[in-house]
Amino acid sequence: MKDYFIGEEEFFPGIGKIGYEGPKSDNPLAFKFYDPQKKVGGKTMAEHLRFSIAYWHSFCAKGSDPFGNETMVFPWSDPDPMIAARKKADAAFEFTTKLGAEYYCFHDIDAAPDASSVTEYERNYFAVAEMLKSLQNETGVKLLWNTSNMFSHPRYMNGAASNPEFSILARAAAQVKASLDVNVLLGGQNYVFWGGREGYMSLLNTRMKQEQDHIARFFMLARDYGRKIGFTGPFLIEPKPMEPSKHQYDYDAATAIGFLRNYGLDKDFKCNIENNHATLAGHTFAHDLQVCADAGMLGSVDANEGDAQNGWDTDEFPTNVYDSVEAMMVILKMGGFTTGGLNFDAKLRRNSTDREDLFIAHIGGMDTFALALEIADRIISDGKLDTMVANRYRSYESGKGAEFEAGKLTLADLRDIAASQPEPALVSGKQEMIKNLINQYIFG
Ligand code: XLS
Ligand code: NI
Ligand code: NI
Repeated sequence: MKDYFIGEEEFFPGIGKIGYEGPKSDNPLAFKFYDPQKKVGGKTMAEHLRFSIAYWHSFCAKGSDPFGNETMVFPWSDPDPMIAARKKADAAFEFTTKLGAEYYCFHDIDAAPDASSVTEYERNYFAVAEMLKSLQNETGVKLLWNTSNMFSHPRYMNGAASNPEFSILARAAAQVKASLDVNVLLGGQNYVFWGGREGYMSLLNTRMKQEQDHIARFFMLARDYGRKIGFTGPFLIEPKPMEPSKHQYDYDAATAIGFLRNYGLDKDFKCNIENNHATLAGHTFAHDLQVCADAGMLGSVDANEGDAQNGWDTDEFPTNVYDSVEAMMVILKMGGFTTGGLNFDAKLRRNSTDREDLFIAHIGGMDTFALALEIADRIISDGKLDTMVANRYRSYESGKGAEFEAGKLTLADLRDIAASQPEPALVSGKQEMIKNLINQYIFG
């Protein structure tokens, strides 16, 4: 047991290293499908999936909601904020190591005590970063990304980089600078911006263009500073349409990519796509992933799922195999993750109050993506689906279709082609057949 428990206190007693026991196991604390060393298409499951644990949901949020108080009791709480930070870090690394996830993610103030003085904030943050660094060295767990929380504190009620008040933009910059310093210290693979307050509550008091210009300038400064101190990974924007703002500027993947290209940031920035944000924007998870993959800008994924009946970001652990298969098909076809991974930006329901529930929830998410990986790999390597899709576009492979794609035809040429042919025949999209085929791969 001691192998997996880091600090002075064991926070998840009675739970050891989670092992793979296969689909017939009835042990809730074992993987049924995630077998880290199993090879799928040339890489191990662990190499493909790069699972990450979100500090904020797992070790900070205690189950309060707008109508109810906290339901969870964390043994790593402490009245002294620095001791609390130390215990929380020990709990996080104990959990991550026992679970066998390789990465973690955090916001500055998840990990370290906040302070209104910038110097005190930095002092706290850098001290905690040193603790995290030694825990990383001890356990081998790595930092997928960190970010700055520029949405919880009241000063950010009108935005961070989009704030109409310059002094607040500068305060936000101090947090980003510190998080980049910490990122480099910890060897972070990516740096994330989620702009929960970078939008507006009412257009009537908002200058949208000026605010977006400011966000872009802010991103440029962050990029320049990051590159100067040796951060080589991608900066990631995490799109979301709304909540807590009425309207968030990086509404969805297409909007975020348009923004980045508009301001010339697309070489250094990519996207971090969250399932529940895509669905809030009226898209599927796969849609936003595909938009990014097509642009060469899919950096990483916040793996969670929403509730089909509720409109908001419920951040549930992913268990929907079908959606995850579609997601893994996009990820595999783009060649897999490079710096990114699957970060469980997901939280327990507030009535899941047993200590083991955090393990059970993550096991379910990891098993879901392991299943999805194997199924997606089978669909792709079998080639039947690809052939059906390729057939739909066959008319562009030769003849006039190929000339059109090569830019050799004018609008008038197209008119003459149309005039010389009979009414084109109807070609079925075969959607139902394709869905039946997917079910064969999933259940067959
Ligand atoms: C909130 C976001 C947030 C980011 C990190 O909806 O998902 O958790 O991932 O700031
Ligand atoms: Ni997220
Ligand atoms: Ni979210």
